[in-house]
Amino acid sequence: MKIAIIGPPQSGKSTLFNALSGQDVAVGDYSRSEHRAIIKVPDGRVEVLGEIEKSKKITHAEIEFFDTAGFSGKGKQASGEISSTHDLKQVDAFAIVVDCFSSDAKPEEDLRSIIDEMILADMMHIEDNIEKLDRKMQLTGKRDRARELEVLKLCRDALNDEKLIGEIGLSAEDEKTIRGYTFLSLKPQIVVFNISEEKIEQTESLRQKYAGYRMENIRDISIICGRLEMELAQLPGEEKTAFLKELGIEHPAVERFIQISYNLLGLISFLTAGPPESRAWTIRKGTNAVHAAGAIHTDIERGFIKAEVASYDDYIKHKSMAALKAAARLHLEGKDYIVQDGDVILFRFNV
Ligand SMILES: Nc1nc2c(ncn2[C@@H]2O[C@H](COP(=O)(O)OP(=O)(O)OP(=O)(O)O)[C@@H](O)[C@H]2O)c(=O)[nH]1
Ligand SMILES: [Mg+2]
Repeated sequence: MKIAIIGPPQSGKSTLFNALSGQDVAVGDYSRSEHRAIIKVPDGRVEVLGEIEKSKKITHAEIEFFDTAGFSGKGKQASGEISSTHDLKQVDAFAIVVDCFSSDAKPEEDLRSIIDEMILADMMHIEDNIEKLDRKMQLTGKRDRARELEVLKLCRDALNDEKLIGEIGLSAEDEKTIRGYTFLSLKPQIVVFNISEEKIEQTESLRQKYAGYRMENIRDISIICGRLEMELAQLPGEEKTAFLKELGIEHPAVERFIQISYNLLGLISFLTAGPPESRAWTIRKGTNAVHAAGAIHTDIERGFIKAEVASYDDYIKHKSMAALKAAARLHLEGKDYIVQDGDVILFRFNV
C-alpha cells in the first residue's frame, strides 16, 4: 500500500513523515523536499506464529509513505497542474496534513484549499477525456463505452459542484470503468489535524469538533501532534513506552494511522506460517481465496487447488496444521471462500 502525505506548505508534512517512519528528515526549512519510507505494519500475530513454527524469517505487511510537496496550497487560484516528483496518481490514499498548531492556524480553510486544488486538477483532466471519448465514439459508431462516458459526466458534475468524485458513491462496477483515469479525488483520504503540544489533552474534543469532516468510504480524520509523535518515533524502545505513558497516549501515531488506513481502505491481513517464513499479507475485505493466493504469487493463483484454513486463535491453540486437522479445526476451502482477517492459510496448488 502506498500513501502520499500532502498538504499546504509548512503544515507539518515532513514532521508527520518522521513520526510515521522514525526517520529524521529536515523540518521547518521551507525546502518542500520529498522523501520516501517503507514501514512495517505492526501485527503481533506474525511474531507469535514465527515462534510456534521457529520460522527463520518473519515478514510483516508494509506501507510505503511519500512526503510530497505537489500541492501549492493556493486552492482555486492554483494552476491545476499539481507537480510532484513522485506520481501522486499511483498512490492508494492521501494523508492531508493541515496546520492546527500555529497561532493563526486555519485548518478548515487549508483543507478546503487542498480539496479545491485536487478538484481543479481532476477537472482539467476530465474535460479532455470526455471530449476524446465522445469523439472516438462518434467516429467509430461503437457504443461499448457509453457507460464509461456517462460515468465521466457524473464525475464532471460532482467536480463542478465542488465535490470529490469519491463522494458520488459510484458502484464498484462504475468505479472500475474509470479506474484507469486515476482521478485524485477518487482516492480515500485521511485528514490529519496537526495539533500543538498544548492541545494534546484536547485530542478527544477536537476529534468530535472535526467529526463532520468524515465521509463514508472516502475520508477519515486523525488528530495528531506531529512534533511530539516525531520525537516519540525517534526514541529507542523502552524510552518510547515511558514517554507514551507520560503523554497519556495509548498507541503511537503510526499505529493509530495504520488502523485508520486499514479501516478506510477496507484492508485485512491473512497469515502464512512455516519454518522458512511466517508472514502477514494485506488484501481487501471480501477477497476470495484464489485472489488472496495471487497476493503471494501469480503461480499459486493460477494453479490453485484448495486452501487449508484455520483461524489465528485456533492455530495458536493447536500449534500445527496436523493438530488442527486432528481436532477438526482445519477447514478445506475452495476458490470462492472469502478470506477473513487473521486466517492462517496453506495454499495447495499445482503449476
Ligand atoms: N508546535 C508544533 N509545531 C509543528 C508541529 N508540526 C510541525 N510543526 C512545525 O511546523 C514547521 C513546518 O514543519 P514541516 O514538517 O517542515 O512542514 P512541511 O509541511 O513539511 O513543510 P514544507 O515541506 O516546507 O512544505 C516546522 O517548524 C515544525 O517544527 C506540531 O505538531 N507542533
Ligand atoms: Mg517538508
